[in-house]
Amino acid sequence: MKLTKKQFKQDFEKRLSTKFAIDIEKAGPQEKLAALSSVVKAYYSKIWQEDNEYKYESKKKQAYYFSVEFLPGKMLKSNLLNLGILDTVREGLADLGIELDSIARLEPDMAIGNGGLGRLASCFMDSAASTGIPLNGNGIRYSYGLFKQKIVDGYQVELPDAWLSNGNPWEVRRSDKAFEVTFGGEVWLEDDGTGKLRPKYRNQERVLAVPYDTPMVGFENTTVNNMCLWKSEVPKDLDLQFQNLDYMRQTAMLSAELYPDNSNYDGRLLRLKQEYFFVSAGLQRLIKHYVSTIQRPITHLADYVSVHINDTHPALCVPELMRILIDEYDIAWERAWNITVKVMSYTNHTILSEALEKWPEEMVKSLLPRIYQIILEIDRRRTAELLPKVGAKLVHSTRIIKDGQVHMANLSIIGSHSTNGVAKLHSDLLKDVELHDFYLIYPERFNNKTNGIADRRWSQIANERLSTVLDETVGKAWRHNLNELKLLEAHKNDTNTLERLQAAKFDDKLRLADYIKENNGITVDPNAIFDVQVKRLHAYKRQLLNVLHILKLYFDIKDQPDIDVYPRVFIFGAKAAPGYHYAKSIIKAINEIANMINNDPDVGNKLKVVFIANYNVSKAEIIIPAANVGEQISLASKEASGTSNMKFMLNGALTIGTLDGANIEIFEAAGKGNFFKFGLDKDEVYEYYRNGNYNARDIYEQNPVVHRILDAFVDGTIPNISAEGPEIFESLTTYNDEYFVLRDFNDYVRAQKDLETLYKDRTAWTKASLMNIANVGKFSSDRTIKEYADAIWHVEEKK
Ligand code: F55
Repeated sequence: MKLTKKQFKQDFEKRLSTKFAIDIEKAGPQEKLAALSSVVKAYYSKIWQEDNEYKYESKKKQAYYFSVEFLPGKMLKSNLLNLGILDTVREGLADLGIELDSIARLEPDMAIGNGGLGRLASCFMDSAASTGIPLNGNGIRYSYGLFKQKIVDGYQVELPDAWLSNGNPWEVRRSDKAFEVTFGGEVWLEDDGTGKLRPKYRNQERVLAVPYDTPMVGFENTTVNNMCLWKSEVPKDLDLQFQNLDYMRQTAMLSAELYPDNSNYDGRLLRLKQEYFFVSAGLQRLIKHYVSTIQRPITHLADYVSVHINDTHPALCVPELMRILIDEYDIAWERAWNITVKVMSYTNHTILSEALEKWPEEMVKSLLPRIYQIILEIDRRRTAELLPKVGAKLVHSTRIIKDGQVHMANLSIIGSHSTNGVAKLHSDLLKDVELHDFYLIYPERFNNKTNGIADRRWSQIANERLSTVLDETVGKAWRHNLNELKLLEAHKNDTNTLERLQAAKFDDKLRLADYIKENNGITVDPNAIFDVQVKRLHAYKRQLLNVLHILKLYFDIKDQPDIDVYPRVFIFGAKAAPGYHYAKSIIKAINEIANMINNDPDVGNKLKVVFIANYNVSKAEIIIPAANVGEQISLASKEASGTSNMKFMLNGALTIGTLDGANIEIFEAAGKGNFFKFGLDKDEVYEYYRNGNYNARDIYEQNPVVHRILDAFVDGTIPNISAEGPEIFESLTTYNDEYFVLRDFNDYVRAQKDLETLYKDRTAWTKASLMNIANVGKFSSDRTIKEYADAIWHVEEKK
């Protein structure tokens, strides 16, 4: 949009006065933030309205992204950037004596997601708007987002995240578009007099779902999409006396809290309730919209609407759409089923079996009696149809209802026309191993969509210094099309470019060093290698492998005080699920090891370890630009894709990583020599599984370095871990090291040495860093979302 500095200043001052009856001199920071956000909202509202009108009139097909999590982070700068007014506003504010960043910092992170899956959903929302793809988000407006993490005595402590306490300037509550969602009670089928069976209900619990729309502003275009988040309320007509307080409380609880979990399924009733809540509300809204504005017969739904099931959490989309078509629109089963399968598509985000969602049949039956009937019928018909075609074995292994449980992945695959993994390796494993039986039955449904990142946030917003260097080197086209960074390759021998890349990195490291000084009280040398591992804490991600290597370096320094090691700062950020005991023990161990090393005078600046508390999107925006090295060290086959790996690459960090998830594609893109690869590959891992011949204790006993490091966990070397040390020690020795940490240790150490050697040659390192940036184009989520739009949803970009 067009905006002059003068106009902006007028708008801003006026808004302060109309909103708060105050002038700039007297306004506090929160008032400035609120006024600024409100001005920005006014700027995009017109575009939003016009785009809505365009969508109504053109009647083009739209996609709906159903996700129980979104993780947008802060919105202010992203909205300013996308509106094309970031610089104007920054300068205007500066004229008024206000620093934009000091205000922007105050916005709470919108953290209604756990990790990669939620963040991916938000990258997709950003990229869809920016590429003109009509994509509507659909989720839950949790009053409390993911817990805030504090570190007390080295332990993780969880605090509530009341992100809405100062209001949310971006959302629009649409009470007129509320829908009811019902739970429990009894359902039976009755002849309606025409021979047709209709469901009758008794004693149902009713909940009102109220939508809050949050605009997703496209980058310098005319698209503004919508992310609809549902809040649960008590229906207005309910006569609520004090006896019903409990009911009120329960209703409010529905959208109160995000379940803090990652890669671990946790079968709590309230969670199943949440899943049905936003699925039912979202589908009701889209059907109503379809009927009233598209005004085509319901049987043509699949020509106008595509619904995406992001992981299995929204899998109830399948039976709920069936319910609406059959019970509310009188469509015959077969026809309803064909429509449903055409409309639905599904993404799988994990192969970890403990993460696969299954619900006890009894739970589904009592909470969602009609949905349960429909699932039973889907399962019954499919079984009858396929038995003669594929045989009992395949039918059984792929059944939705098995062993008294409803298998949500099975429901999602069977009820949709597309199942995709999130990186090549992951999609291959789904086809060849984890979902092989489904692949045999429905080969045409399987496909890959390698993840991507909303590159503008991770460069233009998070790393302005690097962005300026890139502009000056290859022009500005990369800001619209990340593939343009390929032009950088022509500059890889250009000393001036390399020096400017180094200078930008140094500035970003200074910024992080300041943050660390202020928040951790640790002084770190910005000339040291900044080696970063930031992601949720999980055994399969192997933060522990990183820790063992740190201990190796520590003992090397202790043994040989004059040893020539390049100074390193190891930086961690990780939340553990509150109930994941082992992960919390690792956090404690990292913090105690950090204390031990950082305060050891023998170590000095050679080695520092920093645990940054409360890792979230806005922390990532400070940490990742400052990284020299990104740690992507999961056991091969376990990390479906990873997305921080792409953010590091974009910011010129080199990856040390296994051949897992999207690392493989990053390695191919960056080129040999620009990526430190180590460890078992997926075939070797599977070979161990087949033979059952992995023996971690042998490694402990035969490798003196490993032996000494592991002993440090139990012999008092590392202080204050008398409970956690033995637990970790035993997980590796007695319990045979589930994720092959010890098996990959030596090769990891070797790769770390290679990395250090390259870093000592500053020119060679910076060249490798440049090669990473130059080849990151593929990992823009603009590319990913276009692939979804073309190949799965069949929706067109706005021209
Ligand atoms: C959240 C809740 C439950 Cl119950 C289960 C899983 C999660 C979750 O957050 N999963 C998650 O983040 N998965 C990650 O998805 C990313 C995006 O596709 C992948 O890059 C990453 O490999 C995968 O672990």
